[in-house]
Amino acid sequence: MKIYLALISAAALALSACGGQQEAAAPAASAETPAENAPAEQAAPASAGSAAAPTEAGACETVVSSDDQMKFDRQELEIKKSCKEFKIVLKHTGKMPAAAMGHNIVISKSEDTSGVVSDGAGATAANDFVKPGDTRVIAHSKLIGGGEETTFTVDPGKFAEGSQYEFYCTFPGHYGLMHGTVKLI
Ligand SMILES: [Cu+2]
Repeated sequence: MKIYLALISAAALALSACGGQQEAAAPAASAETPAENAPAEQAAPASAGSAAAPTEAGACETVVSSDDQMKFDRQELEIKKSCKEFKIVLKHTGKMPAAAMGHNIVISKSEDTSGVVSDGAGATAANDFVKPGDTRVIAHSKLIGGGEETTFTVDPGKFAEGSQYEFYCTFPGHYGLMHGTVKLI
């Protein structure tokens, strides 16, 4: 009986999967029709977006892991300049709470780092250890604890040619072990 039910539900899943593909294909095809009739300047951004999405979706994001040993899993963070928005996922694979072993990612020019870190320490956990409105900060994540993850986006257009950029954690005392270079590729 259990096997029979399992077969039925497997068949149902297979059917719904097929249905899903057909449904997904249909709106895409019909979406092209109105775009052809629309004025050129309106149609252009829409078609450019849909054409770029499948190839760039995977490349415009990265995952950085952190842990209870006060470490990021890398010392270099690559950000793709060709991306309109670059998504960074920060994971905390440890078990300690944010109050004891919280981590974030802050990105700034290397020359601004020490100021951002010292002001961040005084900004408290409620502000994710980032001074509110700090214009030296190009982007930052929330502060997370063990078992949590958070996502934030970076505008690659904010990085100037010829400047050095760093990523780091501003939880008090963490910078020494938790920092690395931002590399624009
Ligand atoms: Cu940290």
